[in-house]
Amino acid sequence: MMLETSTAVDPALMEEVRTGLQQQPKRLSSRFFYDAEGSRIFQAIMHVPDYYLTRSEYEVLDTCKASLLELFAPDDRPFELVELGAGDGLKTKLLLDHFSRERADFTYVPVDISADALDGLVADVSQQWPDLQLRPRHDDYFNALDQLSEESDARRVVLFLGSNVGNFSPDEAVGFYQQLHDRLQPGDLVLTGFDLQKHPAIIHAAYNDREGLTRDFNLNLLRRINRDLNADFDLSAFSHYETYSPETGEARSYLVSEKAQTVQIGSLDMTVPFQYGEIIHTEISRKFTRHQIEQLAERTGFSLAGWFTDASAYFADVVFER
Ligand code: AVJ
Repeated sequence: MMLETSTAVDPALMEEVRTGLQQQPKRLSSRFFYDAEGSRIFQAIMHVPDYYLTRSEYEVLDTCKASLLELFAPDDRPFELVELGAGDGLKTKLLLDHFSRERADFTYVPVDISADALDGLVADVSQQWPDLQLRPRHDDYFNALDQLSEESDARRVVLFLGSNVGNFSPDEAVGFYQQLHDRLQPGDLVLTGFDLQKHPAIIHAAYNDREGLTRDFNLNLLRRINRDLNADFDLSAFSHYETYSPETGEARSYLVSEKAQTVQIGSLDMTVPFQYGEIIHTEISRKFTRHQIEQLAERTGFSLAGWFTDASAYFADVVFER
């Protein structure tokens, strides 16, 4: 399958930089972290010892894969496994492997807005499981879901793994699950990976790792803006700063200007002044309590059909039923 890889500048990035760097405090959304280099750095973060999330979720899925299959296909009915933001599918492959061995009747539908990510995954999966039914979607989440309902009447099982839900504000999360609810049929399922609240030092370290990969990941946003928008951010004059508030459950990432400086954004004809110590807010990674997750289900019309955690209860993979 051929998907175009565009080199054109994302108009949403232009708009984000124009408005975000004029706000007080300055902000840029983490959704722009994932250019080719940012995706590569994130892959590396997933293997860093301080970043426990991926390991914990892997443990959950590995120990609970049989129960998950029972929930997904109680009487061996066919289902569509729709993965939102498929990435490299490290954890999904564990499920694909188990489901294939058990001869489950399912189609894997990875959905991603990154053509690069999707191409790599499709090549990989079709090589490892040549008999697997595979229907990739290069699209945004909701377009992809809209089309699904027209295509088949198999039960839909939506995967939203990796604590991507943590990047939403509480209101955005409610909006997201409401939209999912609108697009699904009664009996369809959503499996979400939630990072749970725990000792604050453990969470803080995950976003402030000793290898400095989170720092590179955060700073790469400036590198991307330099390249895509012809800007002149001096990466050595900005540093990574992380906070975690155990009261709100929010890990927040910032870039801090290490001196008074001005930055030119060539493509936007814009000059941006920074004071010494001034910040750009770049990411929120929210951590949840079980109560908050139950409330989220309740407010958006889902019932809780399954709750799976690792041995240390760091991470939960939770099944909502429409
Ligand atoms: C991919 C959004 C789940 O918030 O933990 C990793 C991204 N940011 N290190 C997260 C991220 C800094 C990650 N998510």
